[in-house]
Amino acid sequence: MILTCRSCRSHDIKPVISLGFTPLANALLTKEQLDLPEEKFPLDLVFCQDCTLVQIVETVSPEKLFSQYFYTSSLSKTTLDNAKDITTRLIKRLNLDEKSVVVEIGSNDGYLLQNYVDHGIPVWGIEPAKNLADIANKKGIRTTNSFFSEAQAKSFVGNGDSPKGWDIKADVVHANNVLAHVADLHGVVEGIKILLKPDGVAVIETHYVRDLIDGLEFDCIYHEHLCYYSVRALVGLFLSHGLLLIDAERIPIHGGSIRVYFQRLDGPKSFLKSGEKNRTEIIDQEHLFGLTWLTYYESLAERVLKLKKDLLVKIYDLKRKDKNIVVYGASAKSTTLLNFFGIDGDYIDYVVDSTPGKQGHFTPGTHLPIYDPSKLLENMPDYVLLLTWNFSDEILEKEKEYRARGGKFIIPIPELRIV
Ligand code: JHZ
Ligand code: ZN
Repeated sequence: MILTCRSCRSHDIKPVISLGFTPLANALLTKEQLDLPEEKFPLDLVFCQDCTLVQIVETVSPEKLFSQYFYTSSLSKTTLDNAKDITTRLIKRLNLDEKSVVVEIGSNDGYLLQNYVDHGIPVWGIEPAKNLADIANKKGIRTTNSFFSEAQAKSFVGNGDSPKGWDIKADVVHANNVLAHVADLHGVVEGIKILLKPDGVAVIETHYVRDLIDGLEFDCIYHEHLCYYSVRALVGLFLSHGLLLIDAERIPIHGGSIRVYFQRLDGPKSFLKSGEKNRTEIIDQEHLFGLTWLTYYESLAERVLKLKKDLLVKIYDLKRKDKNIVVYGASAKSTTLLNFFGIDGDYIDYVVDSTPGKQGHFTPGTHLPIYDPSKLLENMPDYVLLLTWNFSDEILEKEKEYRARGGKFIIPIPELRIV
């Protein structure tokens, strides 16, 4: 549990919303584990009045969260397309070739680095989940199975205690959906700097706190996500390690993210000019809409409670009419929403999810069985509560047959609707 801000160490942190005690969002259970006591942790969101970083108070050990991980990025076309788009753009913008080096922190199953490998560009992935690092290595994407740290970065560039004498300085360091997850925030940002060539670029993607608040995406709050970033908060954090924001853009993935580009303050900063318009615009907007003030965040709790009431009224109404409801997506978000709203086996028959490793398991806290999405067409439940609303377009397209036969989707976020 933290008493001071993870970024600037200020004591001036103020509560935003409390989601009670919830189980770990990806701690899916086997049948045998259903009768055992389940660990739950407090889920409280706070705002730092000094550096504006939004964060949760509890820090669950990274080993507990990430050493074995079911989430594979390759399963979503949206994620693959997003990776292809940015890698193609960077190869062009930075003239990357076989003499370049690209490092990715939290490289999952290699879904992003694959694009560089296809162009003959050397890559190095760093991934804490052994099962995912193994998948990547099998595909020929060189991946080290470990947590990323400052010490590890030093050993990569050859001035640490690595016996192998590695000498890797990167033209690009990617970190997608990593910064939200790291407890050793300063170690990771310093490590990124150490890895960069003087004119190298760090390209960071993370869920955008403005989309979280405006889009009522409260279910993205769970123990894996320690921090929820604005560009303003990132600028302060990175500057404290000698890294300067050079470009920034909003991208639609995961319900709304930011992609920010940093270069070393002591380097040539080749993109400073071309990124000026983008970064000024996004930071000006944050000031205009009040992201630097507690009041901007304070309405969240009330709006979440209203959504809870509206969704429960809808579900009670459907159950009174004897309708079957199932959930789509054994996502981390679904754990937050189902547990905080108290939606369990009394209302929901089962969950479907396309991740093979999740099927056959049960959802944390609510103990719903997880099946392959093909079960929808077999059973034709009346309603599907879509808790991976961030992939609505992709999933509605995949399940058009179910809808054509009369099946309906309940999409709760950003606002409750039935399609
Ligand atoms: P999805 C994860 O959150 C975890 P989650 C993590 N902490 C993070 O930061 C974010 O991602 C970015 C399934 N699915 O992506 C697959 C289908 O069944 O919203 C996944 O289990 N059919 C790293 O877990 C889930 O939905 C499909 O067609 O909340 C999606 O989970 C598609 C597209 C997905 O993230
Ligand atoms: Zn702070």
